[in-house]
Amino acid sequence: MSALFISDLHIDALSGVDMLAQSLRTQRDAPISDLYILGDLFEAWLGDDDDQPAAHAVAKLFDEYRQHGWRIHFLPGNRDFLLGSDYLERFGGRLLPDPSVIELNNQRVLLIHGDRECLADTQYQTVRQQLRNPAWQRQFLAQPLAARRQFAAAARQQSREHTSSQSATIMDADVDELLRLADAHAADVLIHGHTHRPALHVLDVGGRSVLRAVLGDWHRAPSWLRVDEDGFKLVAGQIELRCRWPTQPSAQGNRG
Ligand SMILES: [Mn+2]
Repeated sequence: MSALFISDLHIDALSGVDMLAQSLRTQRDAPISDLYILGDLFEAWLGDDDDQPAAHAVAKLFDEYRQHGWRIHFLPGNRDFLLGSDYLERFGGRLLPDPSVIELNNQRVLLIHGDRECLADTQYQTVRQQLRNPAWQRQFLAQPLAARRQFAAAARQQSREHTSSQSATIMDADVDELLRLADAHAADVLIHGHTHRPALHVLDVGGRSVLRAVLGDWHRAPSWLRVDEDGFKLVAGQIELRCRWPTQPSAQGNRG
C-alpha cells in the first residue's frame, strides 16, 4: 500500500480543481490507501460556511476517492487553518493537528505544514499567534461571510507585500527547529510543505539519519510525494526525485 502527500495547491478557482482531478486520476489505479493534504489546499478559507464554488467541487472530488477506498486526511496550512470538521465530513476527511506523527513502514513520520517553523520571519509569527487564537477565531467566524471576505482580501494583500520584501532565508523553515522537532518526536521522516521548495534532504539528528521531504506547490504544475515500503518518490513539475527509507528495519518486528 502507498500513501500520497500533497500540499500548497492554493485552490481559488475551478481551474485549480481541474488540475487536482487530472492529477488524482493518474494515481487512481495505484494501490493507494491514504491521501494526506498538508495544508494550503485552498488559497483562503473563511469558515466551513464558505460557499466558494471550488469548495463544493473539491468536496465532490474527494468524496469520489473516498468511495474508491482512499482515506483522506487534512492538516491545516496558514491559508486554510479555519477549515474544520463540518467541511471534512462532506467527504469523510480526518482532521490532523500540526504536528502529527503517523506510522508508515514501521517508521515514525512527522507531519507539519511548515509555517510555524519559519522562525526568522518574526512579523509573520506575531500575526500567526493572533490568527490561531481561539477567541479571535470565534469572533472572526461570527462575522457575516461578506465581512470575512473583505478582511481576507486585505490580509492577502498585506501578506503579498510582506513576502516580496523578505529575503529567501527568512521565508524558509528554520533547520535547527526541524532538527529539534524530529528529535522530540523521535521521527525517522519529516514531511512538510509551505516553503514551495520541493526537495528530499537527509538531516543528521544526533547521529541518526532523518529524511526531510519538502512538498512542492501547484502554481504551475501538480506536485506530490508517494511513499511505499520501497521508499519515496517526489514529483514537482519536471523534477522527479527518489530515495529509500533513511533506516531500513533489519528484520520485521524489530521496532516497538
Ligand atoms: Mn503555507
